[in-house]
Amino acid sequence: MFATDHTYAMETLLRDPQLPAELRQIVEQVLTDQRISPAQGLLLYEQASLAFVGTLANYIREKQHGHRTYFNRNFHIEPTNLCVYDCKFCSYSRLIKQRNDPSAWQYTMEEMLDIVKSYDDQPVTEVHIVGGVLPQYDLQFYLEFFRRIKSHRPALHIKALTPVEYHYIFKKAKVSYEEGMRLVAEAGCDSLPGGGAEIFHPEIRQQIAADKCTGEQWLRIHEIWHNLGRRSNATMLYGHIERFEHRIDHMEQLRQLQDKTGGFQTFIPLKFRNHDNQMSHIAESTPVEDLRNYAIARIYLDNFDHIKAYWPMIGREVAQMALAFGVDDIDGTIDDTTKIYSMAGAEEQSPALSTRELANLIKAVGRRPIERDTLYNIIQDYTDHVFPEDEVFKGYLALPVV
Ligand code: V47
Ligand code: SF4
Repeated sequence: MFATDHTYAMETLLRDPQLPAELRQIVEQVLTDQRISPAQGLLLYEQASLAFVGTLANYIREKQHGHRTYFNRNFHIEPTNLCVYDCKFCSYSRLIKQRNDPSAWQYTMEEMLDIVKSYDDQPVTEVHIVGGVLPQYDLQFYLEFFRRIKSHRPALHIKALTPVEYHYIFKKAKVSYEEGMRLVAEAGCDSLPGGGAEIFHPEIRQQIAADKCTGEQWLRIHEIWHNLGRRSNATMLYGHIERFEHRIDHMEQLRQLQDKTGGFQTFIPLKFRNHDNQMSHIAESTPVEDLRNYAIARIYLDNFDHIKAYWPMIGREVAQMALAFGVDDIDGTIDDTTKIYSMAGAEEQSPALSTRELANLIKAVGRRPIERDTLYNIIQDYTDHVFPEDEVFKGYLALPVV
C-alpha cells in the first residue's frame, strides 16, 4: 500500500498497460516534480481524459495543501459599469454613450467610502475594487480613494484595479508604469487582482478586447508591481474563440514571469459566460471541460501555489467538484457586491455566502475549510468548528475530513 491515496492513484495509472507512452511520461514527470513542456500541455488538452488529468492535479494539490481549502472574507466595490472600452465578451459594461441607461451606475468617492464604512462591524479582511474605465476615475482619484480607505480602516487589505485601468490612468497622467505603480503602492493599494488578462495571444485578444492594454503590457505592469515586493493574481478567460494552444501560450507566459519574480499568488481560470454580450452566439464550455481546464492549469503552472475556482461564476456544485481537480481556493464570502457575473448569466444571480455556508460547502466534500487573508496567512481553521445553526446537520457534515 502507498503512503497516501493521491500517490496510490498515480501508481494505479502507471500500472495500466493501455496507458499511451506520452501520457505515462507525463505521470512520471509529475511524480518527480519535473515541469511539463508546452507540447505536453497541449497533449493533455487534446488527448487526456478528465479522470487522467484529475488524478494528476489532485496528486499535486494534495501534496501541496493536503485537504486545506482556502477562502477569505471580502467585499467588492465596482466604481462604475460605464467603460471607454468595448470588450466583446463583457456583459457588464455600458459604453459611455449609454450613460443614461437605467442599468448604468457611477459612484462618487463618498458613496464608495460609505460602502467601505457599511462593513465596519464585520470581520472582512479585503476589499476587491474593479470596474469599468472612465476618464474621471483618474490617477489622483484612485490615489485619494486608497488613502481614505486606509485612513478609515488601516488593516483592510486593498486589492485594486487591473493593468487595464493602470495603463489607461498612467497614460492620461503622463507617468511611467514604474512611477505610477510606486504611487499606487504608497497610497495604500496592497495587491492586484488577476483581471484584464483575458487571453494574451494577439490573434485572440485583437478579436475580443482590441482596444485595451495588450498582453505584453498586462505582464509588464505585474512584473513592475512584483519588483516592488508586492503580490498579485492572474486570470485567464477561456471557453470562447480561443484554441487550446492559446491557453497554453497564456499559461506559459505566466509561468515564465513567475519564474522571474515569484510574485503571483493564485491562478484563476474564468469561464466565459455568454449572456447579453456581443459573443452570445458562442456556446459555453461544459462542466467537464471546466474541470479539465482547472486540472491542466494545476499541472502546468508548477510554480503557482494556488488555483482558485471563483464560485459565483461556476456555481457552488461545480466549485465543490473542482476541489478534486486541482483547486485549493474558492475565493470569498462575497456579499452580493459584484455584478460582473450575474450580468453575464452566471449561476449565482445574487452571489452571497456566509462563512458558515462556505465552510460547510467545503466540509461536505471532505476538505478542510481554512479562512485566510489575501496573502494566505491563516486566520482560522474551521475543520472542527460547529456553527450553532449546524447542530441538527452534524450527521451530514461528519464526512471523512483528514
Ligand atoms: O477581466 C468579464 C471577466 C474579469 C465576462 O484576483 C467575464 O482574486 C466570464 O478578474 N464571462 C474580472 N468572465 C474579474 C476578475 C476576478 C474575479 C474574482 C477574483 C479575482 C482575484 C479576479 O471578469 C475580467 C474578465 O476576464 N469577465 N465578462 C464574461 N461574460
Ligand atoms: Fe470595460 Fe473591463 Fe468590460 Fe472590457 S471587460 S468593456 S475593460 S469593464
